[in-house]
Amino acid sequence: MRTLVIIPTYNERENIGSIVGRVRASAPEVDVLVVDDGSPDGTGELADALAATDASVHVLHRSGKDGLGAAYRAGMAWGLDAGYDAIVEMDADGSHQPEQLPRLLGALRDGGDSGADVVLGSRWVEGGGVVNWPSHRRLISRGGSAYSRIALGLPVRDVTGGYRAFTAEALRTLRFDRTESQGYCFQIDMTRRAYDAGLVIVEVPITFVERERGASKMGGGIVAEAMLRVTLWGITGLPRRFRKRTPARTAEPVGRA
Ligand SMILES: Nc1nc2c(ncn2[C@@H]2O[C@H](COP(=O)(O)OP(=O)(O)OP(=O)(O)O)[C@@H](O)[C@H]2O)c(=O)[nH]1
Ligand SMILES: [Mg+2]
Repeated sequence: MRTLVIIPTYNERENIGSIVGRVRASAPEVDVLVVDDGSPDGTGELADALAATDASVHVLHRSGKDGLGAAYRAGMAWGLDAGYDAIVEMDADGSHQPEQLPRLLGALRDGGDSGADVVLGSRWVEGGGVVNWPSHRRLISRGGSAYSRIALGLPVRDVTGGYRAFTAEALRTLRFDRTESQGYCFQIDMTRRAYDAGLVIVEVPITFVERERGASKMGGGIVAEAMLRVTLWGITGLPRRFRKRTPARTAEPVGRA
């Protein structure tokens, strides 16, 4: 299976070298695409330097900061065009440990009949968790997942996570290109679309580690966008809730890889 890990970056110069190196070490067979939004700190140039010495590393330069959702839409379109069979989402800041990537990929459908179409790295299933998060971040994340789960009727514990793997077919089926969200609401939209499309979704436990270097791009605007969109989707999607949908599955806690 040809796999591409997409890493969106904005001002991650302190993290980009380490994260790409860890992905290459943990899963040498996968390729990496850095999607940089013209980071003023030179992250894009650093990524170019990595790509110059490693044919498995690619860089997509975008002109300015346009949000996580837009970066993923561009990266996914690039990956599908290039013919990859599986596409992974991963943050650059080390929160999503590349060492857990084989576990995610192990749960993904591998051309055969078994496995998932969509694998969600999940902090909120047994065996998952967060390290070094202040209680307010924990509250926002759990609250956001709970609200989305209830408003959208999703049987998924970690609706907002950003460490995920999709088969190429699943990305096409759920119409990732029709998402409009800017911030992490993109992740909620992807979950909802996967579920509504009847795809097999599996949550695999991950340990999310708070970033140690660089600044967070999370802000009130991103949370507000999610609240607004989820509420709207919840209201407009109510009629569909009465239709039968494929139940999501939860993986065993450890060692699916
Ligand atoms: N290309 C691109 N990447 C972005 C943008 N906003 C955030 N990112 C990247 O998306 C990933 C997640 O962003 P973070 O700032 O870590 O957001 P977060 O993980 O929700 O917040 P923290 O837990 O505080 O780190 C990181 O790799 C960022 O560099 C953007 O507008 N464009
Ligand atoms: Mg982060």
